[in-house]
Amino acid sequence: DGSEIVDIENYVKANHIEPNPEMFGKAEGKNIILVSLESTQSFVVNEEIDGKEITPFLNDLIDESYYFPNFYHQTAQGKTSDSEFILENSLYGLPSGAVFFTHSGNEYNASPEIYSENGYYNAVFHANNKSFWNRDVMYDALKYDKFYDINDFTVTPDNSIGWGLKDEYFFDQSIKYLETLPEPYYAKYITLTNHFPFSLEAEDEYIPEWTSEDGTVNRFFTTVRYQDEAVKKFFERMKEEGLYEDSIFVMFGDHYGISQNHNKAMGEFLGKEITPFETTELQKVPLVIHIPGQEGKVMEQVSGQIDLKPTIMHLLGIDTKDMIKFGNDLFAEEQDNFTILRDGSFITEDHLYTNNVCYDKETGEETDKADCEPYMEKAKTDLAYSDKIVYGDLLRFLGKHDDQTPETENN
Ligand code: GP9
Ligand code: MN
Repeated sequence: DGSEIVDIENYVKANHIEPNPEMFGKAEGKNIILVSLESTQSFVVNEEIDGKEITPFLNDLIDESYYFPNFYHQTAQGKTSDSEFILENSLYGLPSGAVFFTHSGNEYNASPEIYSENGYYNAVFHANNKSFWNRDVMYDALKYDKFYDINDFTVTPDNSIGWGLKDEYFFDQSIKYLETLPEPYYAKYITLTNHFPFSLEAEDEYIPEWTSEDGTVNRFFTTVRYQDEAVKKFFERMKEEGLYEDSIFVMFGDHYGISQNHNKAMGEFLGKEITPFETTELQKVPLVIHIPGQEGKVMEQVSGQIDLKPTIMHLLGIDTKDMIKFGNDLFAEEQDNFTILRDGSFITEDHLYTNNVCYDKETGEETDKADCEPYMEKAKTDLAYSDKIVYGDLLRFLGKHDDQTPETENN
């Protein structure tokens, strides 16, 4: 039955944080352009290789955006699909497998459905086969109106590499579709070129490969740089076509690109040994929220992909206090500064917990486990409750569990 959802609902409602009145509705009625940046980790932001910026466009954009340098991805085996799931449900992906495959038959109350109820049209752009990650099925469950997949793009040997259509062509070819969407719309873009094994032709290299012994890491920088150029050109096109002013842009990294197999080269790049503490810190991915006309602001709080849904909802002026969600509005005045990774690691303002070890955030040194103790219960509960919802398809009971409640005089 649906009684389990009642406990969970009470729990999440108790954790709800009120939106900041200054920000609530700030982007009401605007188009939402969301860009999922493939395999993009924060360690490339504002960094250089041999004197050349790796993400020059993003670095400039940050100066006129909200930038979250302490934002973590929370994905597991479902990779990009996990990031999509977390983004649109404020639920965690599963500890193993990909929820896009295993629970596409569930009932959800995902962002596209809520945007729809608020007059939005929902489209997703991704130049891959529609069935990859079971997207064609899952996007129906998330209530997308339209999925522009590989068949909607012109893909030739000339304009593709590695996983498919190069990002510059992907963005460029999408514009004609974007122009036809009923406004306001939510358009989600999923890039592809910066995907392992980070293949790129010489003509597309805006910076040379790095020179460590690790080819994967060396190439990563060039494909990140390529992606940055593609996003830059996308912004230029948006401006040319008059689509920029009426939109807000949310860009974030979907998951790590460089695994622990590359610790040696990463240690060389960062100039420090990659300990389990550093490995966890490397799970930071950039989050940039750009509202045309705004000034730049660095938002230092600890945050994660789970926070995206309530954050964007509140910008649009959509209340989330009655929604099941495990994240919080990143513009709220009160911040919990707490992010849980899918493996049970967590990060607070002062500490980081991973593999049963508590670390001091400032020094990266091991510290007394008691320092992390106060957060352990919440980390476990959030993941367990989220999993219960997915495994039990509990959202189907939402709004229905009180059907049997006898009417009181106040009703
Ligand atoms: C494939 C793209 C990449 O369509 O989303 O998937 P990933 O391997 O990053 O999960
Ligand atoms: Mn990905």
